[in-house]
Parts: sequence; structure tokens; C-alpha cells
Amino acid sequence: MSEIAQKPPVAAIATPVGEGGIAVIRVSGRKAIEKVQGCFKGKDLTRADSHTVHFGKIVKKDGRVVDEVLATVFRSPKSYTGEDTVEISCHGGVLVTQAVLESVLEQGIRSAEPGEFTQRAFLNGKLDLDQAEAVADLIHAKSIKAVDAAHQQLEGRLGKHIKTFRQQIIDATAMVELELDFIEEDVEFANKEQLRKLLSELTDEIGRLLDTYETGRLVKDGVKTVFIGRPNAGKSTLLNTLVGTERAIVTEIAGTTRDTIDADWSYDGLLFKLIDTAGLRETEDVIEAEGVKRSRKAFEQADLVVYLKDLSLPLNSDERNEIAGFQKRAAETPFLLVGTKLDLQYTPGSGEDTPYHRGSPGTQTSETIDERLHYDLKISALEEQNIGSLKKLMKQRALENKDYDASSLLVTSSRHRDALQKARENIERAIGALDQGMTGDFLSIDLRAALKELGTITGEITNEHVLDSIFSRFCIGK
Ligand SMILES: Nc1nc2c(ncn2[C@@H]2O[C@H](COP(=O)(O)OP(=O)(O)OP(=O)(O)O)[C@@H](O)[C@H]2O)c(=O)[nH]1
Ligand SMILES: [Mg+2]
Repeated sequence: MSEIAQKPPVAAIATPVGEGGIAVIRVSGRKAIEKVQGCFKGKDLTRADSHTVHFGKIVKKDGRVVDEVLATVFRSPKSYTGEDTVEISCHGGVLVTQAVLESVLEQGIRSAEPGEFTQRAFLNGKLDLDQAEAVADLIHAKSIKAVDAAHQQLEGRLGKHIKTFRQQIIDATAMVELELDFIEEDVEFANKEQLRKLLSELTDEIGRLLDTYETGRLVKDGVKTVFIGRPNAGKSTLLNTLVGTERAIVTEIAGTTRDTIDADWSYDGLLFKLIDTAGLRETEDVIEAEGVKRSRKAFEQADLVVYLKDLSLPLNSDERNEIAGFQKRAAETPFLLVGTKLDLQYTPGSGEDTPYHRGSPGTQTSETIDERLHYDLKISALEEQNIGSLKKLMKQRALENKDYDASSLLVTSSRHRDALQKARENIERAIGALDQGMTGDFLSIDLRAALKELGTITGEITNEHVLDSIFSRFCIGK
């Protein structure tokens, strides 16, 4: 690696705020080691080899000892940022850590901005931009599958694909521009067919990568799962059963849940963002009506809709219509029809005391309708019947038709998806131009535009605005 132009040093606490065994203060930049030496009593760090650890004391300018620490020295270019770096491990108290940082700042070092260390790593060529983004994804990951996806990206697998695509476009552009050079001599594309094949294979490959985005998004952000159904169907009870706490209020009064309630829940490595909603019904109650409005809004944005139908009551016509509506839209929004309160399941004609009579008589329809419904599963949240099967089914339905295994490379960022889409459009335009027999300069413009779009993913082409928005997602100290 060529020599790195180091920036003025910055420092930050790299560990979370709070009490812990140890905390780490990271210092990186030009003369970082010399500056830390100014507040370090112990071995002369300025003479220490790279990747060595040294015991010592941090002292304030007034001579007060702040803490006993271990200082790890990394010399440029072999550090995370590529710059000279010192990581100071101190005792993990909030005030001690702050005092160590202050002692370092007294040496003429400024506080780092969020993500500034990673930004420097990117600018110094230690990471591609997509890898830098993967660092943030890894830190924010809320499920094991999200961790896996971030690792794939951090290892540079996405970047490798993008670089291959770019090389193919560069080759194509060379073919086109070769023709341009000879335009006076009226040279036709010698390899028009070959060029066309290359470009259409490229759009296919980009398309395949783009197809992973839907899964990538679910894996990274979680599966937005909405529990919907009539009041009292057992939506809140199910939410509580899955998350294992009394997150939502449950009572026997229909209309208990008024507002949507969110809870994160992970199953088999996949994050679900569960949303409990107000039971659907016509109501005079202003608050409940607003809740019902929110319920409808929630399922419009859902990745998975779970409709809960109380099995202790016969089906009424509103429910039937709602269910039919969801089933119709199941191709766009995966849907599960789940019967609840299996322990109380209503059986027609089983006597006066059957729960049949507990429903609101006005909306009841023929009991035979219920029998025609095809349930994906019947459960009892109260008695924990079939809850395990429900969990499996939720995951299966959420990822249905989405080929996914842990080693799949997934596009997880909308920024990457947008760039891939634009690149593909430009290549398609080039193919169109080729088919219409346009001259090479037209093709060349489209191909260069595609090249530029792909370059924004890995950061070969970027601007300050994009960088700022990416790195502001980071915590301070990363
Ligand atoms: N027997 C039985 N009762 C249940 C089951 N699940 C829920 N219940 C009861 O049904 C009643 C309503 O449950 P909730 O979970 O509050 O129903 P909900 O769908 O959230 O109702 P709203 O918030 O009013 O829309 C409560 O008394 C629960 O204890 C079950 O599996 N079996
Ligand atoms: Mg509820």
C-alpha cells in the first residue's frame, strides 16, 4: 500500500456509554502516538512497535493520575483507519472513561465525528464504501441473519460482483470506442453480436442480484408482521406469547387494544417486527375508531399479515369479507389465516352452552361458512398449542418464493438497489441503441453512465453528500 496522507488526529470513546469491565478510547491520525505519549506515563509509545500493548497511566495536564490503562499501538498503514492509531483500554466507568478522553483531548486532539474512523478507513482505501456500510449494518444488526448478511458484504462479496460488472462494461466500452476511432473509415462493429450478448448477460446478472433485495431487506430490517382480526380474537395474547412478556394489555373486553403496539421478536435468526392492532369493527368510540384506522394503515405496509379468527365464534360476514380481501392480495403481501382459541373451538350443534352464543347475534351468519374456511393453522395461545408450528410457518411464509440460505449474497441497502437499477436501465438503453443501429458515441454515453452508477456502490465514484449521509449513521467512536 502506498503511503497514507494522515489527517490531524481525532479521538473518541469507542465503547458504549455505561459501566463495564473496560472501555476503549480510540485515537487516530497524524502524530497520534506522539500526542497520546503526552498524557501517558509508562513505556515510550513513540518507540513502540506496531500491534503492541503497553501498561501505563493516563495523567491530566495538572499531573493528576486519571487511570491505569493498556495502550495498544498501531502504526500506519496497518490499522483500521490506515493512520497511526492508539487504543487506550481503561476501567469501564462513565466518569473515568470521560476523564481519559479529556486527558487525550488536552493534547491538542479533537473529538471525532460519528463514523469518522470508518470514513478515514474508506478514504485511505482500507475498505470499499459498501464494506464501510456493512460495518454499520453489523453494529445495528438485530438478528443473526442480519449479521450474516453484513458479514458477506464486509468480506467484499458484493464489491467483487460490482467490480466484475464494471470490468465487463469497460470491456464493452472499449469495443464501442474502438469502432469510434475508426468511424472515418466506416468500420462497422466487427462484433456487434458479441457486444449484444455481453450486455444482455450483464443485465441478467444485475437482475439476479437485484432479485435478492426483497429478501435482503427483510433480513436486515426485519419482517413487518401485522396481527389483525376482530376485537377479542386473541391478537394481543399471541403477541405476548411470542415475545414472552406482557407487552400488550389483554382483557376479555372487546376493543382493549386501541393503538398499534410494536415488539421486536427473533425466531431462528430472523427478526420479526410484530405489530398488534386494534380489533377491526365499526365503532362509535372516537379513540377506538382512530385505532381501527391505524390497524388498516399497518397492514398496508406489512410484509406478512396474520389474520386471527376466534374459533369459539362462528364466522360473520365482515370477517369473511376481510379474509377474502387478504387472500386476494396474498401474492403481494404474504398472508396467514390462523384460528385462535383452539381450546374453545366451537362445534355446531353442541348444545345451549356452546360459545356460539357469545358472539354478537346481529352479525352472525350461517355456521357452515366457517367450515369452508381453509385455516393455515389453528392455535391456542393460552394453552400454547401449535405455537411452535406457527413460528415455523411465519418464517416460511415470510421467505416463501425467496431463495435464501445463509451463504447467499444479498443486496440489503436501498442505496445499492437504486444504483443497480439505474445501471441496468443504462445498459438496456445501450442495447436498444445497438439494436437501432445507432453510432458508438450513443452507446458509449449509456455505458459510461452505467459504469458510474456501479462505481457509487463501492465508492470509486462518490460525493461528499453521499458520504455524509452514510457515515452519519455510525456511532461516535466507530
Ligand atoms: N381460552 C382462550 N382464551 C384466549 C386465548 N387467547 C386469548 N384468549 C382470551 O381472549 C380474550 C381477548 O384476548 P386479547 O388478546 O385481548 O384479544 P385481542 O384480539 O387483542 O382483542 P382487542 O385488543 O380487543 O382487539 C382474553 O380474555 C384472553 O385471555 C386462547 O387461546 N384460549
Ligand atoms: Mg388487543
